[in-house]
Amino acid sequence: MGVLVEGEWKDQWYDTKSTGGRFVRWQSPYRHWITPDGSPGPTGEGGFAAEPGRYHLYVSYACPWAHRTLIMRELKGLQNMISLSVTHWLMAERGWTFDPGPGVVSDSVNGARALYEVYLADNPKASGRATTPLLWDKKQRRIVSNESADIVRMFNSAFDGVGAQPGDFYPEPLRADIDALNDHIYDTVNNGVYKAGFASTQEAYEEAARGVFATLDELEKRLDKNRYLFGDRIVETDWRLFTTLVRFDAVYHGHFKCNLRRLIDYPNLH
Ligand SMILES: N[C@@H](CCC(=O)N[C@@H](CS)C(=O)NCC(=O)O)C(=O)O
Repeated sequence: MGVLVEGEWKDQWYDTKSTGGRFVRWQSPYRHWITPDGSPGPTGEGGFAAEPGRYHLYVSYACPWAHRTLIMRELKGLQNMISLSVTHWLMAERGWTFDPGPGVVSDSVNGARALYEVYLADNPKASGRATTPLLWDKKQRRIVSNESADIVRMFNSAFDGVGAQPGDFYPEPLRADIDALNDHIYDTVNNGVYKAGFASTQEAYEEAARGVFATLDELEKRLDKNRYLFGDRIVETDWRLFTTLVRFDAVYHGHFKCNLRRLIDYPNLH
């Protein structure tokens, strides 16, 4: 685990001292959008038009945020339009690497041996965390985005005019409700498990762990009568929840100490 400081890689763990033991997630600084015609999206600059073969996605299979983008790439049939690199499962002193290992797909675009080198290919003086997922523009040789929520949305619709499979996981009439439930699930479940796992005081840990289970209890009830969170239609919120739930008993219950209950104890969520 490490961080880039003005182009130099420094091996260091998250500092939670300044935040009362609380883990505060680094906000993604790369927030451009691929759009059908290259016009600017909700944030960042324009110039990223949807073209098959132009973009490359970097993921780690361990990462629930990257997992969302992989799912949307599959659901929308973008596998042949958006190429892929997969890091080694272990994140150690050099962060995510492309060292040989099971499932690793090396970097055919930038030839990076560690993911932070891709951040440096965008800007040799880059500062910040070298996180996955990371979406790269081969044409302009720069980063489009490293925010999974945005990447999921781009994949959902930007490529519809150039051969993506049909399917809309962010339907217009539900958008406000989807946004609100996404925020709640992000804060208390997707990021909630990290806040519990990385807390360095008892108080911060308890606050986060209890929040995780309060929301799981709520969602369990919500799914009493519905197959999916918004009825019988699956939307991005279900997939965003899924990537945390699928890791819950294997990872978060033990490793992140979210252990009041297991996922298997929730019949509807399980
Ligand atoms: N907000 C980002 C978070 C991504 C993220 O934190 N990824 C983790 C892996 S699960 C990572 O790469 N961490 C490396 C680090 O923080 O140095 C997103 O949703 O895309």
